[in-house]
Amino acid sequence: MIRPTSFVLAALLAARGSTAECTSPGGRKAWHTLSDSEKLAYIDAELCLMNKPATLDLPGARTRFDEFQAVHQLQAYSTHFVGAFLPFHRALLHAHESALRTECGYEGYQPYWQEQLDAGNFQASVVFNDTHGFGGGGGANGCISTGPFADYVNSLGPGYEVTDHCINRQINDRISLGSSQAQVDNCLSKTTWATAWSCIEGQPHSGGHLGVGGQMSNGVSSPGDPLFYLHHTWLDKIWWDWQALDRTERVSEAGMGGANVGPDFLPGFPPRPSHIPKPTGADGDPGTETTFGHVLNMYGNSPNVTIGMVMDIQGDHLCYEYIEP
Ligand SMILES: [Cu+2]
Repeated sequence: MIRPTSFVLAALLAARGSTAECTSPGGRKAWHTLSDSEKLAYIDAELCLMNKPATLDLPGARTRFDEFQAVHQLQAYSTHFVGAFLPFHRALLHAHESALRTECGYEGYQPYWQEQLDAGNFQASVVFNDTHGFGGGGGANGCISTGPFADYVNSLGPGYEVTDHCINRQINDRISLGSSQAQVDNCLSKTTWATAWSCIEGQPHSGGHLGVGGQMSNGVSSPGDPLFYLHHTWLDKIWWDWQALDRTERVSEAGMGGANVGPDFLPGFPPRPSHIPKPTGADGDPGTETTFGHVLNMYGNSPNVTIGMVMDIQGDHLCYEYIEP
């Protein structure tokens, strides 16, 4: 629980926007531009999270890697189809990147998957390389059987279930067309937060999730596939590219809004089981609109932050940049 004084402080910090404090932003690069040794460093750090025991009491999570998935699973219904969709995922990605660096000795930054290069032909993407990537598509049973993550036993998912299973994929080239440059450009052309956010959450978001398929296509448990982080970092870049077109305006309150409580049943999502409480809005919003004060609940996996704190990627809280491929 964040005390009201922290809200005020966070709001003041957020209102100041970017400051001189972010002098050397971490460079987030496209996966296909990394050297082989940079790719292996990232994969090794992810394997390190997968080998570290869980430190929180989140249901079903056995490893540090699982805990990030659990944070997403527990509140899927309050972080999708709401104003907090992009801010929540930005905060989760930052927490993941920070854990790789502070807990696993990773010296790089969170890479992204430049999906438009592979749209319509995901099968051939370098991200599925077995030795310098995330392994291939699923075999007959859907389980990935090659690459560094083939042996990982997911304990969370599918959906809200807590069951041991493999990481699975079912790559679909036709559906992956949703990640095309045309879809990205369409979202970048939107002139308001509401239309830009719903555009990004619609097509480029779905193109990557459903084009990879399997665990990635599950709106609740998708962070069980480590590719999730590269997909969502690409979406975060699209959001930032949109914000940067009119930065002062789009990192301000004018760049936020939308409902803070989603529909009872999310399209394409597994139904919310009774032990997951119905979202009732968030701490920090005075009403039903998503505001800067909206607290993003990270369940102890990382410090809670307000949306205002993550609006600018080069502000007081975040300090990174996107390197164009
Ligand atoms: Cu999500």
